[in-house]
Amino acid sequence: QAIAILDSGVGGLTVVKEVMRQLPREKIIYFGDTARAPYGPRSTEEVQLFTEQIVDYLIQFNPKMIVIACNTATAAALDYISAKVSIPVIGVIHPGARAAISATKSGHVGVIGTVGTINSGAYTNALKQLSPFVEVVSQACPALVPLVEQGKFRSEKSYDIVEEALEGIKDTNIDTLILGCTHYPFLVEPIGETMGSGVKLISSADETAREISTILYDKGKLSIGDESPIHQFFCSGDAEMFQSIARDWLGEQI
Ligand code: DGN
Repeated sequence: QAIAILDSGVGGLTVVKEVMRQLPREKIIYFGDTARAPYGPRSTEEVQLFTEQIVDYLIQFNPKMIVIACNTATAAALDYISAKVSIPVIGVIHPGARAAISATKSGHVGVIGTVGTINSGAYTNALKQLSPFVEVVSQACPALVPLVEQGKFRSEKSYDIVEEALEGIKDTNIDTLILGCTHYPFLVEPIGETMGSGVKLISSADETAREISTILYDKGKLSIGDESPIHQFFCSGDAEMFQSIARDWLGEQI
């Protein structure tokens, strides 16, 4: 049985990479809704509908759990989807918040994400639930997802676009910044350069992979087969673009 992972596009591949590293025996079935990305500016109802459609598609493969590897869809649809299916469903916001709380020394945490994620307040709620005195500064960065979806995350231009997008958060007193969109680890170099070495960057991918491992262990469902499962990747848009970004990011043919 596979782990089903979904995103609005290629962003969830940052979670896929960590799952492959931490859980090399697990088979992954991935769906990226590249034809309808970005989800950031869409309404909650629309993101719920799209997420439900993808889950209905993935359920045919009889997965053992579902990972919503998209912050926007986690904020809009995690509870909605969890109530509909009988297998475990997890998102990326709680794992990201938990990693940030364990990393911050000053208690000043920044969050960047899509307009949908930031407006939902989901990170602020998750962070405050874990640690009521944490100070949260958040900033929507709508220019960043298109840069990644177009495969331009290694371009020189990406440094200028990232610097401009982080304008409002870069001179605050945060010591930890949550990359609250699964596309952003693709831009970790320009983001790190803009924020400077005093700010620790948190990607929810590591923590999400750890949570997957804990859930599967608790349910006695960790795979014990060989170390080279054949993964399957689906997307709704340009398959060649998806394949080339995935090959670059994962460092292997898909
Ligand atoms: N990867 C999705 C997220 O984490 O929010 C994002 C994006 C999008 O579709 N804009």
